[in-house]
Amino acid sequence: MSSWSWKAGLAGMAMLATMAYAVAQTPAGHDALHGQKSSGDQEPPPKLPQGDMQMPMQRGMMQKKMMQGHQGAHGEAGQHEKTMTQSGSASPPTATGQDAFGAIQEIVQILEADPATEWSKVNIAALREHLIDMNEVALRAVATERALGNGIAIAVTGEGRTLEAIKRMVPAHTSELVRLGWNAATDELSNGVLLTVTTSDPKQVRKLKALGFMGVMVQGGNHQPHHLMMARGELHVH
Ligand SMILES: [Cu+2]
Repeated sequence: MSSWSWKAGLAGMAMLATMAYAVAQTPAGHDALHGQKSSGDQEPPPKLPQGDMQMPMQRGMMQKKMMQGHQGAHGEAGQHEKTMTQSGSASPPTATGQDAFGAIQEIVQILEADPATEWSKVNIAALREHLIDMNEVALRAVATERALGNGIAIAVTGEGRTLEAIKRMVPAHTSELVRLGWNAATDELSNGVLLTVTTSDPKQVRKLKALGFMGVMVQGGNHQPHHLMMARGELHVH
C-alpha cells in the first residue's frame, strides 16, 4: 500500500508541474501577468478596466476546462489543482530551491496523503541526517580510483562529517551492488573505506571503469523507497 501511495504522490506532483507549465503557456496566463503588472502603474491604459473584467473570466474558463480533463482521469490530483487555481496565480513556482528540502517536502506530502501514516513513528530528522550523508558522499568525499584487471578499487576518504557519511553509506551499498550481479566488498581505511567492485564479464569491467565511484554509488533504485521507510520510522540504518 505504501508503494501505491508513493507512486500516486509522484503522479500528482508531475500533474501539478504540467498544469503550472500549461497555464503559463496559455495566452490568458500571459495576459494576466501583464495585466497585474500594469495595474500597479501610475497611468493605467484607458481600456484596462474592461480587460480586467474579461481576463479572469477567460482564464477561469480555461482552467476549469483543464481541471475537468484532469479530474476525469485523476480525481485526487484534480483536488490539488482546484486549490492551486483558486489562489489566482497564473504560474505558481514549483522549485523548492534546494534538493534535500524538496525531497523531504515530497516525503512529508506522501505521509500526509496516507491515512495509515503512524505519526508517532515518523522520523523526519533521520531522513534529514541521511540526506546530509548523501550530500557528503556525493560532493565532499575524495574518491581515488585504481583500475584492476577485473574491475575497480576506490579509496573513498574524508574527514569529520564526511568520514562518518562514507562509513555509513559505502559499505551498506555493497549489498545493492552484489544484488545487481557484481562482486563488491569494502575494507576499512584510517580515513575512509576501500571499495572494490569486480566482475568476470569483460564488458562489465569496461562499464565499471567508466562508472567509477559515483557511477556505482547511484546503481540500484534503493534510495527513494528507503527514504520513505526512514521517514516512516521503519528503517534506521541505510
Ligand atoms: Cu538515500
